[in-house]
Amino acid sequence: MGRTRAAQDTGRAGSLTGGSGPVVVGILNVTPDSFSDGGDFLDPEAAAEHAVDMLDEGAGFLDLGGESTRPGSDPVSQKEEIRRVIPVLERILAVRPEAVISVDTHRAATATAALEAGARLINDVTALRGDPRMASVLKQAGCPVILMHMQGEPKTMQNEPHYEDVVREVTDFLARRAEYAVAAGVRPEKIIVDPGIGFGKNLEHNLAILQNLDTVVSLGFPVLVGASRKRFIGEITGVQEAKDRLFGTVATTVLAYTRGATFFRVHDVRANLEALAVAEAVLLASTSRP
Ligand code: HH2
Repeated sequence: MGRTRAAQDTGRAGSLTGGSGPVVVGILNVTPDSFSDGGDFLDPEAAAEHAVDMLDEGAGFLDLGGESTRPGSDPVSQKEEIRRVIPVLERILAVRPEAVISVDTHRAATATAALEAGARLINDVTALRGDPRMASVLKQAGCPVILMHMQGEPKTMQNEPHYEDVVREVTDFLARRAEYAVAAGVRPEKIIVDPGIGFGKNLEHNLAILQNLDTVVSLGFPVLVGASRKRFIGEITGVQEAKDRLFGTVATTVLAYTRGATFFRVHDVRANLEALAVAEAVLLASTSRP
């Protein structure tokens, strides 16, 4: 692989976009079947336009995916994943050459093609279990990686997920996957971890993770939370339509921030960013009390 833009990122994954505060990650699914925006951005032009809108709204980076991982979804072929993702990536970078783009894939070939086309990091929902060649691609590129927890696989993961202690098991899993990545040559400062909200988890499991997110944070890696529009928000609020779950999503973002998360993977950039700005202002305010 030639020298990629990813290799030029020498800082910690946590400061990927320059600052030290919370970072909103804009979701861009170029899939026909994603659970909330499936089919909306299949046309590369529409996808690139939406990408630019999210960057203008203040997204720190974008997460571009060509395969839905919603519960019950079927995998796509590697060829199809590359066919969906690369033209959109190229189109975004033609308009916004400085854009930081992550590609949501567990396939080494897709990651390689994406990094060569200018992606800066890889979001692997299998935490490097999906493709034995992924770790060496990351090592060579020297890029940040998101390692996510999932119990089972998308097709069947919501059929009775089971844990004795979900917070401990998720945290231990992430620690082991980070160890694996480091042993394979990924630098520790390039690792972001993610408890995988909704990936083989019922409502009770998701709530336990969000309530105890500080346990995941205590691993010492920056933490990404992806709760945007997910089913458990609908279960709490009764909102059936995924696109209408913004208010509940914002609550998860603010709570996760107060418990130490750094990255927030969301569909609605502006709302989440404004909520974070207010939360940050309150938390960092210097108040003198008598
Ligand atoms: N959630 C989804 C996909 N990728 N990656 C990380 N790191 N964390 C997440 O929580 C996460 C993820 C599922 O959401 P979405 O992309 O909106 O839907 P779909 O998988 O149906 O495309």
